Amino acid sequence: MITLYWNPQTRAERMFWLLEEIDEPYRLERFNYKDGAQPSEAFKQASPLRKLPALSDDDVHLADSAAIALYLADRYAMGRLAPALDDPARGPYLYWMFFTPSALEPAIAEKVGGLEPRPTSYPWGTFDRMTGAFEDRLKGRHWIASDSFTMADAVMSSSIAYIAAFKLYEPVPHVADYLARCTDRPSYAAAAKRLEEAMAALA
Ligand SMILES: N[C@@H](CCC(=O)N[C@@H](CS)C(=O)NCC(=O)O)C(=O)O
Repeated sequence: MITLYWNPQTRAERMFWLLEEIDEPYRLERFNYKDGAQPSEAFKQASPLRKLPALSDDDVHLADSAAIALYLADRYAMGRLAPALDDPARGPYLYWMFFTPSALEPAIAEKVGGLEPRPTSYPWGTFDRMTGAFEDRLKGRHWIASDSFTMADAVMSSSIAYIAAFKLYEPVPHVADYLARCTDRPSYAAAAKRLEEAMAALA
């Protein structure tokens, strides 16, 4: 059985969407680090940095949004949400899946922390080079990695939506269309419903 470690208003919320995409049953375990709660042993095993989201699947324990996305797609939706190993789309899929944790998310530090841009030192180049990269890639494309939706779209679009929500980035029209295509998916609506139920259970 899959367990998602989560807390409201964290990146763990986007995991509901990934889990609805694979259409497997899952249970929730809250780790309310904001209240100084003690993490369970299973959570500590999954997340050495004590970061959310984290996930256990029987004896498999792991954390980080992109790592969880890769794991779930390979394990439960290979050839559907993850291009098969011999599919030429596998290369771009890996590149764009890792783009989010290696470039997009770290680049937030430049904006929020007011860091002086150091394009050759920082792994994301500059924040603007990073946003320019996904804008260029999405020109004339429906999905970031392949001809159909993959887990890389779920991870990337939720991070783009995050920087847009916090006014760090204004989506150009074709990126706004991409975000709408992603959130139009039935699994996105199913995830929102499950999250609403989870929130109601906390009240
Ligand atoms: N790149 C990571 C970021 C994880 C992250 O920073 N999570 C925050 C919540 S959004 C967290 O767990 N904060 C608690 C802490 O740092 O103690 C991912 O997407 O999984």
